[in-house]
Amino acid sequence: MTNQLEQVLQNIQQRRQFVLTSHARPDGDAVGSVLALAEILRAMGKSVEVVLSDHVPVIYRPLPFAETIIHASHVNGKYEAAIILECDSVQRTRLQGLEHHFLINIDHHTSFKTFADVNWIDPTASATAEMVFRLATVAGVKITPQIATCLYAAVLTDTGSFSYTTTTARTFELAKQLTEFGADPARIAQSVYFANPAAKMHLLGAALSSLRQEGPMNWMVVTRHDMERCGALEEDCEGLVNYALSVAGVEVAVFFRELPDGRVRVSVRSKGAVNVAQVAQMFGGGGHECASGFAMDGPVAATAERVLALLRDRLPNAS
Ligand SMILES: [Mn+2]
Repeated sequence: MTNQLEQVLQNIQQRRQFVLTSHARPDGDAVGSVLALAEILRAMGKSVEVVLSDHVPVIYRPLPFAETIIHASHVNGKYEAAIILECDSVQRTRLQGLEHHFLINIDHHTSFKTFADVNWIDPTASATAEMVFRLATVAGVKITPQIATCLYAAVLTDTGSFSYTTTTARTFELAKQLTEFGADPARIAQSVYFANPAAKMHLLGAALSSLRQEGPMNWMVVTRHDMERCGALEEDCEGLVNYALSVAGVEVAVFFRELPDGRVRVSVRSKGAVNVAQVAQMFGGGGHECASGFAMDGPVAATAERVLALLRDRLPNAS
């Protein structure tokens, strides 16, 4: 692990111009980690641009430097290296033009795909942000309150508010240090959890009224019609699956969403009994043991049947 970090650091030190990116439909870890790493590299005297293929979700726009993120579908080759965070493939970035660059991969997912020229993968990290923090420490870069804020928001959201199995004493040690470096836990929680667009709450209503349970398995469906009726954006679907998982006795929850092109976006969450990263990989997706996602061809009823059948087999007390 240490060797991989040193190799990443060495390759950063040898270069000056970087492009940083993360996955499409960025979450808190994606946005927080790229923003923090960009500042860390700038403190090391590097020139950095952050490019994401999708817009930054509204709840993450108050993060420091979020306004510097470039929204584009391709990168132009004036960089000496591209650093890809939180991705298990170049394709996950949905950015064109990265493949011509020297690629550095920093990720904490369990799929262990060493797709880049230099790969640092640590599945024991609670968030990619934890790895970014370690990089800054080893590089001797001072953590400013702004960097601490970005990293804290990433860890807070990627651990499900310190509730997933990846949460360890190390996670709290990190949160403690970030707080000491100037992150404000209450203010960050306010902007992430208490600043929802009204449309998201209406969409939650639609999702909850579709809730179905079968033993330890719960699922919800959101149709294109639901999205239109609620005036909801794609990012408003983020986290809705957790309401299905929050029911007593439920071990695994699935959220199905009809996409504009007729495909179906599937989010799967587990309380630990089922490794949902493995399930996602079978359908060409990825994620963590307790949180994963992928897209499949519709229609939604057929998609649901395939996914639910697979999960049914994997649940320990399948009824
Ligand atoms: Mn993450």
